[in-house]
This record gives sequence, structure tokens and C-alpha cells, in this order.
Amino acid sequence: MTSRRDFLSYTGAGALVAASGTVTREVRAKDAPRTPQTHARQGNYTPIRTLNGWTLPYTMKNGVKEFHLVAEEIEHEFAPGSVAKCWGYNGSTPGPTIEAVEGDRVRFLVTNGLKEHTTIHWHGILLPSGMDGVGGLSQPQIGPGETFVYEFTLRQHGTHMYHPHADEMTQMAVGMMGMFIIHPKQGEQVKIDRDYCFLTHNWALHPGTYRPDPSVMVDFDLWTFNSKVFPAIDPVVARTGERVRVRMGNLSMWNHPIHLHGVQFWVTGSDGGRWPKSLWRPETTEIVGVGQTRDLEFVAVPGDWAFHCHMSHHTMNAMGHEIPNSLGVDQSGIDREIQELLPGFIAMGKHGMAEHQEHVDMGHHSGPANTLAMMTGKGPYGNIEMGGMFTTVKVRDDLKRGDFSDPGWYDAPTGTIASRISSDPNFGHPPRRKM
Ligand SMILES: [Cu+2]
Repeated sequence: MTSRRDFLSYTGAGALVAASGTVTREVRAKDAPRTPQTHARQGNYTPIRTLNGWTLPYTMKNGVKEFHLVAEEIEHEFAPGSVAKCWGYNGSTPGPTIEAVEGDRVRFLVTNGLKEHTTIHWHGILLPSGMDGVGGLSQPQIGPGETFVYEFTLRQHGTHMYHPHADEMTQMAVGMMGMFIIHPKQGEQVKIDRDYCFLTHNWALHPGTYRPDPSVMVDFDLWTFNSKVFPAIDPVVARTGERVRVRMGNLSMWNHPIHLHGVQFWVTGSDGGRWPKSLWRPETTEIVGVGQTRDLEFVAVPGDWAFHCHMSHHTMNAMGHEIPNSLGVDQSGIDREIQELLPGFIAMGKHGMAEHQEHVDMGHHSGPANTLAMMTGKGPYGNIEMGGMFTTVKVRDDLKRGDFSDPGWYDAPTGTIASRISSDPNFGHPPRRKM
């Protein structure tokens, strides 16, 4: 899917570049943003793909790559049915991905469109102390309406992040963050065919509300990859046999054990760069701790594969965390009593929670306004019953190189799908342990 932002990030010389959702300014041809294709020639790398996001264009000024970030309030959709007032950069949360090459001299103009001061900290980047972006410690705060300039030379490569270091608890809780990818100057010995990045986050967007609550420490409502929840997170797509890297960053308040089905991936890097090969290790789940980044690489195997955080509540949307446990409880009496007040009420959770999605689909549960169902998503074989930090890796033999469009559902070869062989609950004689 090509979004408006993809179009902008790939726009060539002399084009109109939207600096934010509402502001459009003309860029002179000599200062025109460089395209990822130009990056490829200069730096010998595969451009980053930020799913549901975009890459920030830059202008070349006397050998310096100049980027312009604008901190501002935005309207953000987590998935259809849930929109909130968030804060981000240049019209989005996460802010656009910054992409550069080791050795580059970079300049960041940072305009503060908020009503309180801010700064940007370049998380994990080696730079002079005064460029580190800690308000009050390394620089004065950037006041509302002001523009500050940061400038430094990139002396490393790897998967990095950026975020405010001013009223940090609030500004990060409402979405101010982004990825900062630096490619090695000499290219990479083991070449990458598709290079994706995800920034993980958590949001206290309480049911029925429209602004994330910055005061929450543990009990979050939404868990996101690039500020989206399943099923609004674009799939990671690849052609069979391609080498895929997924760079994961974590600026949330929880650690996320990121799990991929179908392959063993190699953990190959972090904000310490691409590690020496002797440090690569095969895993199927990797904890991406708070404030950390991890690079996961694998060779694509055909199929539709789940890719998600393994904290099971992180693959759900908002739920009532403080309700009593209804598992195994006969609620038929409660049903009748509540139905007198609320016709159509159906108690849930006696046999498990999967029925939640069916009830939502039947229209029996319409939760508070602006609130997503706890679990959702349709697959070719029924409800997927997920939310939050869940998406798919879709690998196909016939996908064209450079094609990122969703190929639809996998057509599994005959005889390779689990199937029913009995509907008799007493079928067979499974061994059971005697108590
Ligand atoms: Cu998680």
C-alpha cells in the first residue's frame, strides 16, 4: 500500500514537500530531498521500510544532510474506531524515521509546535554533550514556537531512536518518538533484501476517552507497533529466500518478548551496531527491553506467520482489568437479572474469552465510544482473536523484489493444514495422568 507519506518520501527533485499535515512549502531543486534510491548508491544499503510510517526527507546543504522535525499535536488513528489527540513529529506518531549513513554530517532543525517546551534526545548516538538534548542539563529548553538546531557527525551505525528529554513522562506517553537508523559506511557483508523497523509503545487511552493518560505506570489499554494495533498494522512481506531484517525499538514502559513463527531468526544487532558474527544467536523470541533496540534477521520461508509480543495481554486491546474472574462461573442467573434492565445482555467469560469477538461481531457488545474491541481480526479460517502488538509475516514464492503490497492470505499446499478428524468428545484414548 502506498500512502501519501510514502509518496512524499520518494518524491524527487523540485517537488512539493509537506512539512506537516497542513503546511506545504516549495523546495528549490538544488535543495530537493534526496530519495532512498540516492541513498542506495551512496551508502550501499537497502532503504528502511517503516510500516504504517514514513522516512523523513532531507536536503543537502554544503555537504550536510539537513532534516527538519516539527513537534506538534496530531490526530492519530490506532485502528479504525479509535482516534486520539496525540503528540508527534511532522504529522505522525511515531515521528518519521531518520535514515543516514555512518560518517554523515547531519543537521536537525527542531521546531516546537507544542504549547510547552521540548527537546530531542538522540538515543544511543555518540555526539558532543551539548547536542545530547537533555533539557536543562545539556541545553536550554526549546520554547513554544522556537526552532533549535542540532548538528553532529555520525560516528557509528545501528538501530537508534529519538525522543524528547523534556517533560519526558508526558511527551513520550502521548506519542513523541521515532527511529533513527544509521547504515554502515562500507555496506554489509551479509546483505539485507528487506529492512523493516518497528517502534513499540503502550498507551493509556482509557475506554471512552480521546487523550492518552500520561500518569499510568502499568495498566495500559493499547500496545502498539509504530503506534498501530492489530489488525491495522501492515504485514511484513517478503519473497521466499530473501534475507529480512526487522529492527525493533522499545520506548514503552514494559519489556516485549518479540516472537516470530516459522523460522529461527538471528539476533544480529542493536544500538551497538550490527554485532560481530560470533555474537549472533538463533532465537524464536527476543526480549526487547525498555530503552533497547534489537535487530532480528531471518531467511523468508513461505506462509503466513504470526509476529507478535509474547506478553499475551500485549496482544489485546482495552479490557476491564479490575473485573472479577468469571472463568468457570455459571452466570445464567445474572444474565436473567441484568436482562430485565438491559435487554440483550449476555454475560461472558464462563468458558473462556474467545466468545468476546463473536459477541462483538453480532453487535451484542458495543463498548464505550472510541474504544476498540479487546480482540479482533479475521483470517481465512475465522476469527484471529488478537489485538495490540500482533501482525503477520507474509512470504510468497512469486512476490516481486521491492513489492511491499499485501499479497492476501496464504494458499497452503494440500495436506499441510491441520484439519478435523472427529467431532466425538470421547474420541480415542489419550493418556491421562492419574491424580
Ligand atoms: Cu509486549
